Amino acid sequence: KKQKACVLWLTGLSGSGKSTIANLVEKKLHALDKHTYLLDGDNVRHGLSKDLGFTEADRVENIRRIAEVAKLMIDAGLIVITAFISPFAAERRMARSLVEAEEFIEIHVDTPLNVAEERDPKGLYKKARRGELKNFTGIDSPYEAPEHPELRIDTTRCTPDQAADQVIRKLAEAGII
Ligand code: GGZ
Repeated sequence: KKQKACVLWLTGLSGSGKSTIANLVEKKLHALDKHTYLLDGDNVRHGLSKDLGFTEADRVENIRRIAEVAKLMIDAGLIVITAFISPFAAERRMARSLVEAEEFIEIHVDTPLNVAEERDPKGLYKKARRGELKNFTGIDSPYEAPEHPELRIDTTRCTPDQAADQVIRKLAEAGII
């Protein structure tokens, strides 16, 4: 029987842990023999969205493209995982509206700004604070936290592996796996 498809839409600040959690979730799904595709900055911002930067208009277009691709991948029967800041509630709502209600699972990787900034794995927050990087989310570009995500993960209170397990549990509850 064909597997159930959906999109796991991760949203959160730069350095919140989206990519780490997304990669672990994908591994766990593969162990369950599920077919997945992970859309993240590595494969989208260097290809599909390589003409886009980080102005509000460019982020809106980036998310629009990702949402449309996720929809196509759902049509192909995949469990799609997206890991983008996706800072605007309106674009996340648009992404949700493209698929069936039960196919959109919004996951807020809820890391406070001060914690993400402390981690700063690529030194981007430091650059943004110095004014060398404009329109940086959380510094001089807004992040609108989701009000009713299907799942909120407090990354200050769990390991990445535990966070990924929460996502897997959510998928089981939703009857996807
Ligand atoms: C936010 C930026 C910016 C600015 C470069 N603002 O932590 P990272 O490095 O690896 O992930 C961030 C990534 C954000 O791209 P997204 O496609 O997820 O953004 S959006 O959903 O808003 O379209 C960060 C890096 O790109 N980066 N400049 N100004 N993040």
